[in-house]
Amino acid sequence: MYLTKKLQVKIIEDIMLKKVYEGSVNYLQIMDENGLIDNSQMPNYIDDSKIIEMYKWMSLTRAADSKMISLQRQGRAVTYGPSLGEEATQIGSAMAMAKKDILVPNFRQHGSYFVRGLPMYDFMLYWKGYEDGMAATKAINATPYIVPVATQLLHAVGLAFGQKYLKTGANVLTYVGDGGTSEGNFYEALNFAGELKVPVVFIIENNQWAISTPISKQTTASTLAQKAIAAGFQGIQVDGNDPLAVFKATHDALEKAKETPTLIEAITYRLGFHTTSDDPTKYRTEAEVDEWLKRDPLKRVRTYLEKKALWNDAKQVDMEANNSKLINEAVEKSEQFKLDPKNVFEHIYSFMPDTLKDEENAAINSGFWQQGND
Ligand SMILES: Cc1ncc(C[n+]2csc(CCOP(=O)(O)OP(=O)(O)O)c2C)c(N)n1
Ligand SMILES: [Mg+2]
Repeated sequence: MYLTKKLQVKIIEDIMLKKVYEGSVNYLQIMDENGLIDNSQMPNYIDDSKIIEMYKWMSLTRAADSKMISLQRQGRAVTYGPSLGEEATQIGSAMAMAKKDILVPNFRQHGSYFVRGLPMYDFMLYWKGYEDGMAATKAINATPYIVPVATQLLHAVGLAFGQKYLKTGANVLTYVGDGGTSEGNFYEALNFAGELKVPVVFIIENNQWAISTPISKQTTASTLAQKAIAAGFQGIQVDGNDPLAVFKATHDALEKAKETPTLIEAITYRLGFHTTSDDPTKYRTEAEVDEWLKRDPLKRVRTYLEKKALWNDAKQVDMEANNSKLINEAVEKSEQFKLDPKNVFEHIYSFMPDTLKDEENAAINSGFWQQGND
């Protein structure tokens, strides 16, 4: 049978499956591991003073981390999950937030808390095991540390819905680990966020490991950022050891948060152990860690600043002394803290329900807790 060319094309079109969607994920890096800047990506809202500020926050976070590990080893602090190596992801993102925005971290974003204004004393207090340390989060528009993996994401979406409903103009920034992206809560949160169009920015702090599970066993998806596509909004992958890239991606995502959520996958690396209860030498090689040490966020920013004569050894010594002083004073003060058993019952509800009041009275009357005795 003879068919005209036109008819042939039509038949082919009809029998072929039509592509109904195609997505893509971009990758952003501004400062590479040698401290070199890609000017084509550099936004005008990042200048050298901001980069110095980033460096200082990252350094303070690393110093506090290291102190906390040593306190834990001496039995003066509880189990602690360090942020070693992940400082750029935390500092770059938190610095992009406006004061009224709300921070919803998990258990590892110590740097984000510092940028938001959590006093060092409260940080020390919390990791000594006192809930009171988290009472300060209210004043800095943050929720307390959250350990049940990925549950914070739904809290974040709920909070963002509240901001939209009450027209506060605030956005919500929340974090999850790479392991957390395998939880149902992660998908539920993304779906709600996309459907409700709430002002939330999700950051996946992809540190390559979920305790001893590597990212290669977590998913066969080639990026975690692409998981946003199914929820109807954009995902972007950034170099999570580049605070400038993280800052830019977060800044831009917050700018458009009133119209759409964004998922940012920050590629970073957990240089230390999962927590002080973990021994990573049992499941990963030293060669892998050495590879990532080359991409250390602090090292690259210091290299950049020194090349521009904006930093030197004297400034470094000065900064380290100031950090130590701040940290040591906070440790000392936190060790003077006297537990009031009543505190255990506070900070749970905005008002105290009768049932909780009864429990509080029973606990106090039982004498089980001695006032001021920790
Ligand atoms: C719901 C739940 N399951 C298991 C745990 C135990 N747990 C704590 S952290 C963690 C791994 C989290 O890995 P990831 O999300 O990558 O975050 P990272 O610790 O690497 O920052 C697990 C399984 C938990 N806290 N909550
Ligand atoms: Mg992880």
